[in-house]
Amino acid sequence: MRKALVTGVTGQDGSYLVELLLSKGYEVHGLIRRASTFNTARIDHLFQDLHEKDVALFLHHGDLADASGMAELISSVKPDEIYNLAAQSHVRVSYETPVYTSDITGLGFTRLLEAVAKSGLQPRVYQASSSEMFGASPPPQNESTPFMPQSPYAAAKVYAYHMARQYREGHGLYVSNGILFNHESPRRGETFVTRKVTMAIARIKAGLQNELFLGNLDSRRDWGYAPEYVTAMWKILQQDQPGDYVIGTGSSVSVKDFIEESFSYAGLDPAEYIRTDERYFRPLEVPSLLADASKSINQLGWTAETDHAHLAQIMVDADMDLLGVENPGVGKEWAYRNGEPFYTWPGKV
Ligand code: NAP
Ligand code: G4F
Repeated sequence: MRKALVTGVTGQDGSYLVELLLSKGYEVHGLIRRASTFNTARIDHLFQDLHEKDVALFLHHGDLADASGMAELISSVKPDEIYNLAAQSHVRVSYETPVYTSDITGLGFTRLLEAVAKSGLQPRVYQASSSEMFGASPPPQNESTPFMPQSPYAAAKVYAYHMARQYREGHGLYVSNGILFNHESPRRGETFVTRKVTMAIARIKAGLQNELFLGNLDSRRDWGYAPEYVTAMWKILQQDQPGDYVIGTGSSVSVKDFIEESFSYAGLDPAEYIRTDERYFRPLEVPSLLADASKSINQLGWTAETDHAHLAQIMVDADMDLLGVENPGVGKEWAYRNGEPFYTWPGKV
């Protein structure tokens, strides 16, 4: 049985990745932060009582700030694969917390790499790099596009990207970067723009909200569906040689377009509800992200299946379901294949 260690296991991607790894027969170890409130909502459906037989999911308290804790965990678990998904992942928040974001999103990965290097083990390591690293570089972006980071978050990810490359080339570790473009789902954090929009639609339908305050609607993003992206992460670590891979759909739309697609699917006119609030604008913006994922398509055999319009439907339907609002239900066709769940997601966030 192969063993995987996943940091960021309570996040959107962590939850889908654990489902995928368990379905492939892995023993999965997840790093979770101690919090005064429960932070495991996205993985509660995967929880296994340790007193039962054949337990395959183990959770360990820890933090990317804690170098000795990481070293101890890696030495005791002895994973075959490590997926570093933990991060302060919100771009807007990173302008307010630049030092913390650099520490966790950037230096946190170096702590992990050092722990691996000192352990004498040879796990394969995946780093969750980001299309935000391309920043102001014009689209389309691929593995050769220069990084022009526009935020503390993106700068921290560029630092971590280069540390991955250095430990790969200098220390001979198997370390790969997945440079993932935006990917969303019903489990997306509620302050990212897509989820903010789809939750607002459900709340408007339920009579709980009649305005939605947003920032810049002109930026363009290459939005894909998160469950498909964790498959790419896994495929990246199954390659004979480590490397860097761009993952995205190859199609982009503006925030305004995504709003229109989502509202019209729900039979609403966005002009009646959308308002502007200065606080949601950023000191610097990333104007346009569009993946050229040719390398991944050719080498990994990975392609995105769900486009932004279908993604909007999936997310609107899920948020309406959560509030018990009657909805068109068409999006469910894209969340489920031939009547079967796409993954083992039970429909709650
Ligand atoms: P997410 O939902 O924000 O999840 C982040 C995870 O990191 C959570 O489990 C969080 O724990 C954990 N975390 C935060 N600070 C930590 C710390 N100090 N120590 C240990 N764990 C910590 O992010 P996501 O969307 O799943 O993204 C996963 C990774 O991919 C992130 O590194 C992100 O930057 C990167 N990425 C995401 C996208 C995207 O579009 N989603 C695109 C490119 C790259 P809590 O639950 O306790 O907060
Ligand atoms: O949803 P967002 O916050 O995502 P952003 O900044 O693109 O970052 C996400 O994707 C990255 C991959 O490229 C990840 F690395 C990162 O961890 C994160 O998952 O914002 C998308 C766009 C931005 O241009 C933003 O200015 O939407 C614009 N926007 C407009 N109004 C807003 C809002 N974003 C948020 N979060 N909230 C608003 O009210």
